[in-house]
Amino acid sequence: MENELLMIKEEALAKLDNCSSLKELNDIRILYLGKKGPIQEAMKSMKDMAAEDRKVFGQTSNLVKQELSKAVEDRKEILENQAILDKINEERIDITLPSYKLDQGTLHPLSTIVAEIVELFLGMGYQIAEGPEVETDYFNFELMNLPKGHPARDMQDTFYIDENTLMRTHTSPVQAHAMLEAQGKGPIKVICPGKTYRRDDDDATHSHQFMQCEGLVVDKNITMADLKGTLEVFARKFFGEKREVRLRPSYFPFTEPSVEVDISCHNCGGKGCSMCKHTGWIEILGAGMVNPRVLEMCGFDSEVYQGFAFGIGMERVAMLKYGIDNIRDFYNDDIRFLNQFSRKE
Ligand code: FA5
Repeated sequence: MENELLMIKEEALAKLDNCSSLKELNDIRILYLGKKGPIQEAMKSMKDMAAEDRKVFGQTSNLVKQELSKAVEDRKEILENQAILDKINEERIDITLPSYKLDQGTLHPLSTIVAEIVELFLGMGYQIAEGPEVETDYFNFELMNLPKGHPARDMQDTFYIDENTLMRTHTSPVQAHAMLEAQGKGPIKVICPGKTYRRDDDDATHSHQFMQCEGLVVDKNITMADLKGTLEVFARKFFGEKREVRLRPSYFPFTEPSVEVDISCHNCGGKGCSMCKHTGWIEILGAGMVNPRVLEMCGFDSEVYQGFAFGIGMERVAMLKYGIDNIRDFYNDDIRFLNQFSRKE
């Protein structure tokens, strides 16, 4: 009987040695050490043994049981450690593999232009001013010397919200906000990039919503030469060192005198090409000396202070700079268009 027990032990130990999974180990444990296992069965037969034999057999079967239980535990530890190692190996990251290409977003070309212009003027000592896109008639028109019924209001067809509230048609009302905030004391040196809205029919060069960047300088002894010099710096930094600036007489009610500003065509260098309609010049913005009436309405003594202002059409300069021939490309969210401006790094 005892021999049988020892043979069962050897058989179980051999199976434990060969077992390779925790599930298999559990099956072996139940098979040999479970309630219906051979050791338990053998122990049941002890009751028929002589007292002396029972003692010896009892000790032997307990030893076998303990030995097998320990062997099961030892094997379990080995298998568990192995399982952890297998998992680590399985999840090992091969850092030598090439990585997946991540699609990266990119700045919208208009945002790039805004950032470039802002940086350029900040470098010249300007600050950024902001104003509301939903504006009052008073700020958008009246303080800009465009009283109700003024014919020049027709130049800026307007989205009205109610009789006195509208979507601003230009960034010029920010001039009035800046001047009123300054309470009649100069100097003021601000730019205001922002969205503007007009009831224009959308076509290749017009959009009902577009961006402008207003510039305003108010101080003592400001002249047209300061305006021209500033615009020359802008044109050369933005379009290239060889650009010439030309001022043509124009009319804006809020500036006097007023000018349209052309730059020599950066495509042909001024010789004439399709981009400049064979004139050698390209119009980029409107500007002028702040009308004394505007200075006075906005709290400045026009005998003491002068100012100049300009309004850049952002899409138009972006179109010139990047050779884009349709303003709608900025707003159509066509990924093929936008990808052309993606970072190259
Ligand atoms: C103005 O809006 C004046 N406030 C600019 C100004 C400021 C003049 C300060 C003097 C002093 P204008 O209506 O010309 O001016 O518009 C300025 C620029 O905005 C234009 O040169 C053009 O580049 C752009 N622009 C005008 N309308 C549209 C439109 N519908 N779509 C796209 N760009 C436009």
